[in-house]
Amino acid sequence: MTMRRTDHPAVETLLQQPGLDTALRTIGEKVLAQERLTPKDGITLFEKGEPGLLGALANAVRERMHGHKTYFNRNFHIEPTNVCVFACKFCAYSRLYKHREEGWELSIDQMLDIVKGYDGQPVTEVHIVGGVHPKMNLEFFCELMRKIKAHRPDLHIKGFTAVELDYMFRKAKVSVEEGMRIMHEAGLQSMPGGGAEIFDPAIRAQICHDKVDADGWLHIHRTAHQLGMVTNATMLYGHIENYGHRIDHMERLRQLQDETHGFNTFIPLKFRNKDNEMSHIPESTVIEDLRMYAIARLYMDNFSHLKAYWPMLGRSTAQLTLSFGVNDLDGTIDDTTKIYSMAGAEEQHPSMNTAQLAMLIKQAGRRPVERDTVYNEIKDYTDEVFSDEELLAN
Ligand code: V47
Ligand code: SF4
Repeated sequence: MTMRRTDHPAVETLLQQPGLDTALRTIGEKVLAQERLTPKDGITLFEKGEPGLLGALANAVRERMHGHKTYFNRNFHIEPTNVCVFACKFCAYSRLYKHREEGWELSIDQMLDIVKGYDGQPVTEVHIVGGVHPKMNLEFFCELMRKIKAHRPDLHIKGFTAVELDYMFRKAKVSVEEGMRIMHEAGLQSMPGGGAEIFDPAIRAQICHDKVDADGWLHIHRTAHQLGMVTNATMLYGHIENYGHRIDHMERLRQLQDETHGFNTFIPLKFRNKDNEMSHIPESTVIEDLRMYAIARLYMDNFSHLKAYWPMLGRSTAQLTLSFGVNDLDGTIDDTTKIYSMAGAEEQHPSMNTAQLAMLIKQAGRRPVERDTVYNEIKDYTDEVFSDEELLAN
């Protein structure tokens, strides 16, 4: 469906402002005409785009694609370990193998117990992600997934970043193609988007020098897509990268998406600076976060969904992103992830029940819609009436 100029009179008015930079006006016209933005356009948006204009444009795109619908899913996380062989400087969560007594390592039975704890509850997805432990190998995770599937076949298994998979496959001496096939057959249905950080090699060398590089990350996702799996993509922004690096990162993802159409969602991740080796770097402002989301919506024209991860952003900023292009909020209904609370996010116990999440979306003037991992709609909560007990529960 093409956007007619009159579909968005507010954007029209903004674009007609006499003082508006001509390059921005041209880009705005391109967005309304649904033309693809170039890398140069992307840089111009970062350098010159005011939040008002960016938000209006991103919102027009978001409403064209999804109307007021804002998706969430009911999932829980399993973090098998925070012991990690890698040494990413931004990571507050991991403990090196030599200090593994400070971290945690869950057995298969302990992880199955977590799954069993959700018996009878309407969760649709388990998200498995953690550090890269040298002893938790391909066979270990295949056994875990087979047991999860035997216990609860309908639970969708989303798991393992390309970083974890790359290490597992190298250790098992299998090719990426072979390794992905083995994981898929054992029960892996989709992959989260972590480990992408910033693809530029000079930035990677400074913040995460020893883990899989951009080509390796993209190869694993391409292979997953070829097997019919969907995956997500992330970008860690707001540290030492510049706008050019952000555009280069998004451009590489956009190109792979043109090739495979296997990405579901793009998730910009705001760098948090507590308790890591990059604590001297100030965090981005909320305005910069909102600009980032809006530009992501405008640039990533072949990604259907743009997701905000509320446990990291905090609830109020996450709510604001819904006016800056975001149409999906993640979603852990329980306090089951530590990755952001350990890096200084406002949400030390990221837990919201369905009523609270739906209300947060409604208060932003949007329609809360529960989805499964592949965006089949499960329930529209727009007209649902919630009790005070549900809304005030901890
Ligand atoms: O790759 C680590 C990031 C990612 C910090 O696909 C940090 O649905 C900010 O990718 N500040 C892992 N970010 C988490 C992730 C994710 C989360 C939720 C949903 C999905 C999905 C994916 O967390 C890492 C890294 O980029 N991260 N430390 C930090 N200090
Ligand atoms: Fe390990 Fe992931 Fe932390 Fe890097 S971000 S140190 S790969 S847990």
